[in-house]
Amino acid sequence: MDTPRRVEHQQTDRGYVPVYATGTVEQPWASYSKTDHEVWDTLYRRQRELLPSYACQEFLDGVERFGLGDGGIPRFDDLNKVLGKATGWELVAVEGLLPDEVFFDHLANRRFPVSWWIRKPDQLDYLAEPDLFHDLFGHVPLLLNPVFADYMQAYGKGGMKAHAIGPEALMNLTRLYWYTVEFGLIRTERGLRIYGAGIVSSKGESIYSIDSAAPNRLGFDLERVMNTRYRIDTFQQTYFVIDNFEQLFDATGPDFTPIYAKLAQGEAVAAGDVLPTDTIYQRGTREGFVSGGDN
Ligand code: HBI
Ligand code: FE
Repeated sequence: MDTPRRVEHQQTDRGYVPVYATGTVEQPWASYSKTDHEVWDTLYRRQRELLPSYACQEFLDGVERFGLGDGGIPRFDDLNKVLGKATGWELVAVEGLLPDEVFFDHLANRRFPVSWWIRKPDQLDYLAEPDLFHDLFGHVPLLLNPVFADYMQAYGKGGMKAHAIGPEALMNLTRLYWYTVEFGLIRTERGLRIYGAGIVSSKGESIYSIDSAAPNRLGFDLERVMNTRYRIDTFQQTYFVIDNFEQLFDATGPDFTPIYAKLAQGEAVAAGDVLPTDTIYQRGTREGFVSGGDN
């Protein structure tokens, strides 16, 4: 990216940090405490032990190539040397969630925003906002995969367009991100595996998404996904399964404008529903499902 212009220092919840015009900061690596590094090591070890039989090989390969388990919180500068050479992506440090259009602009320019701060030891299993472990361990390994890396950029470009069209189009596109980048499953020779960042960064949902009989596991279909509400407060009721990353990238080739117009005419599908037109890998037992409150 262009050298960011440092606009000012700002007092934030997490201390005094330089803020750039792009909403990015410098990763304040020296300010991480011993506890912060221990939280990273604990979460890393837990997922690294679990994921060989749950995550897709592309994800596992990425974790190894970055050396995410070398001990302590990684330095973004080190990761960027590997990432830049591999796919031309760059990690930028941020305080947290960015306005949609700022987030999309980063992705469209192959910059991935990563929250620089890490959760506290009493939040290992759940926290409401994305932290360093979710953003870095969850999202970044697959940015080494050229096809997935291109999909993320295409999503960013699509986001800028959807933002200009209006809130309903943006909701349709956000559901695509949710059911792929965050909670996607992929078919492999070893059975269904995880590629979604929201799953691989969570021990509980890693196990649930693959082993539980409760949720539906349905074949990926672009329009179906864009029309399906999702839950932010529980494990997902439905996971969508892709055949490969090419399928994902190819789906984002056509202009979404006619799809947005069509979906605006009808009703969205509830998070846990199965339709007659679905490709069903597993029809969930719905055990433990709560109804209502999905987006
Ligand atoms: N900002 N830093 C950050 N990370 C995200 O994942 C993110 C965001 N802003 C908006 C957003 N995600 C989503 O709501 C978009 O996919 C629409
Ligand atoms: Fe995420």
